[in-house]
Amino acid sequence: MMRIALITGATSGIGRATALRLAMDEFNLIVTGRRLERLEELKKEIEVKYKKDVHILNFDIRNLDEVNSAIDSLPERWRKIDVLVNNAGLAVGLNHIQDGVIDDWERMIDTNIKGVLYITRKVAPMMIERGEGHIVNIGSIAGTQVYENGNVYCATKHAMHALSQGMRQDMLKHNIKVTEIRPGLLETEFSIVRFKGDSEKAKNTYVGLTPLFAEDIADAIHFVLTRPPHVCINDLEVTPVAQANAYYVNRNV
Ligand code: NDP
Ligand code: 8X3
Repeated sequence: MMRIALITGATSGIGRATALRLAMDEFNLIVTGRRLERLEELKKEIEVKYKKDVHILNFDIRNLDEVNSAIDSLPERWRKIDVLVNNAGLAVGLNHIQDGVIDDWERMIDTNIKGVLYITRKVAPMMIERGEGHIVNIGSIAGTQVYENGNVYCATKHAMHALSQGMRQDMLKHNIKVTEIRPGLLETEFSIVRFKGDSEKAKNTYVGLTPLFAEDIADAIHFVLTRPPHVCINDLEVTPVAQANAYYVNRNV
């Protein structure tokens, strides 16, 4: 049966790869993000290649009014959202706490915590009304571990870890599954954003190892979404083979 998945942050990385992966299966897609051109390209690609329907919602997830009016604007046939993938997120800066840039902190907290809350608050009641749904939260290994300079980003992903557990309990009576996926080192635009456009620094993050790619997490998301109705994968930590945890990475350099 055809389902509708809403993916936040589908202009790049994990979100984009997930839209493409789900489009290969029985999913129509609501794709969101700030870069409209990229959403339009993705829509065209999915419609031509996979013959699935795509609806674009172009908004900044940090803005509560924009989130609410985007969801309110959905035409009737798009309102039966079966799956919400809370993926939009970012790390900005990598400093000791005493050198932290307040604007960086606010961008991370507003996107990774408040943005997730804004959209979940809007979509979860729609799922509850229909008595089914699945929320997939993209956390991070930084959601259970903290590394030097990671302070605020790690705090936002710890919040995602706590929220995932909270949502799972709150949604239990409503037949709504909640899965948290926590990737490790993964090469997308993530490090370019973290290092504010310095692609040399971004590249160094992955030197001497094969990182995860967005498609690997898209596969994991597809897997959790295609289990039988009585099965919920609660928690999934995924790293490259060369990474044991946030602190121990095997680099060939
Ligand atoms: P990318 O930078 O490639 O993608 C991030 C996505 O988030 C983009 O589509 C971007 O869209 C969207 N986004 C960011 N800010 C906003 C905003 N204010 N409003 C709406 N959308 C926004 O990174 P990834 O794909 O790697 O990151 C996706 C998720 O995975 C994040 O939550 C990240 O924390 C998590 N993660 C990433 C890891 C990694 O190493 N790459 C590892 C573990 C977790 P746009 O800019 O167009 O708005
Ligand atoms: C992104 C992975 O290791 O930079 O969440 O925290 S890491």
